[in-house]
Amino acid sequence: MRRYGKHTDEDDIRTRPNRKGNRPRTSIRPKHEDAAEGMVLTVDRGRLTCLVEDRTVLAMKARELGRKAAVVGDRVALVGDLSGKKDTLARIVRIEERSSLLRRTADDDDPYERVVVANADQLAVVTALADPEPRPRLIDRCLVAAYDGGLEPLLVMTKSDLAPPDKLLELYGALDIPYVVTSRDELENGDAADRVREHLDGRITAFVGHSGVGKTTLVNALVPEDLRRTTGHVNAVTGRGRHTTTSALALPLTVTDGWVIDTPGVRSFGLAHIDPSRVIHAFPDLEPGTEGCPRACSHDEPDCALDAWVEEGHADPARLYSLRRLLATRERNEGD
Ligand SMILES: Nc1nc2c(ncn2[C@@H]2O[C@H](COP(=O)(O)OP(=O)(O)O)[C@@H](O)[C@H]2O)c(=O)[nH]1
Ligand SMILES: [Mg+2]
Ligand SMILES: [Zn+2]
Repeated sequence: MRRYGKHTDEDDIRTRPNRKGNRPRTSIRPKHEDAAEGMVLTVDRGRLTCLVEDRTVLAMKARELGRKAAVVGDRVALVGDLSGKKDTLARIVRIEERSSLLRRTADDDDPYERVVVANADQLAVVTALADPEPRPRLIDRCLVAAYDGGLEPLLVMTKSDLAPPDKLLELYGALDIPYVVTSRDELENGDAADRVREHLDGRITAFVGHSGVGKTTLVNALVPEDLRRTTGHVNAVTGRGRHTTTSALALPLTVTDGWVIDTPGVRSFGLAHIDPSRVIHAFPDLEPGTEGCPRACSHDEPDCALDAWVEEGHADPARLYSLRRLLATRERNEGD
């Protein structure tokens, strides 16, 4: 919850002159000054479970929010019954500005955007090394969504007891993404959680990946059961036998002050909404080389200035190859 300030700080700097100006305070201050702050932990058919102080409060969107949807990770302002008691329902009257936004389009032909998670700092792209087989194109698409949405990627390769990680490590080497490899044994003796946890300290991390890759298993290993219970969703997470995650769910990491967000499996990761310039931004070594590009360059066309930039030795050709591979994933909607 301490991250409420992160981007608000910058915003304060920008908006402060207005606030000091002679406009009446009430016209620039949002309504509901007495509203409580909360964080959306999970969403289920229009009902949002929010963390308010140390309790979970069930809420729905107030009509005044219109079509704007609150999503998991959103910081919201709530009014009404905030007791969190059974059969009470609070109202969300405001969605605070987001520091990041992980979005996917349901399908590239369908421009309707589905926001997956707000305010995450990091996107853990989880892939099994076998069962199910790795799908590099899906990984690439998740990475593009991370770069576009302002999240730092982390690669988590599970099930190394079934297959080695060498091929994937080679494929992603040039992208310089931090990664963790885990196995069944390491899940059982706690090493897997320890190693992943090193990347989670003080940050909000969303876990995405194809169904069956081990996201929920990992999240459960990371978050002790009593903490999962405080969010009121222990059954959704640890239901007997195989369970299917149906909504994203934020869970706290107490010791490290971070959060992990489990998400339902994705078969594809539609990218119709992606802006290539935001993806380039994640390649600071290549970005200056785009200055000589034609307007609205796709960075994969004959006039693209990046080829010369790399030939002149300013950047590693493998980096340009990886960037183009990522940008190309926008063109076809394939999960693998
Ligand atoms: N062999 C092996 N199986 C794993 C590992 N991690 C998870 N699994 C199994 O993979 C299956 C799917 O896991 P789950 O966490 O539900 O995947 P999710 O759909 O990504 O949430 C379960 O049967 C897990 O026990 C691993 O490291 N090795
Ligand atoms: Mg799951
Ligand atoms: Zn270009």
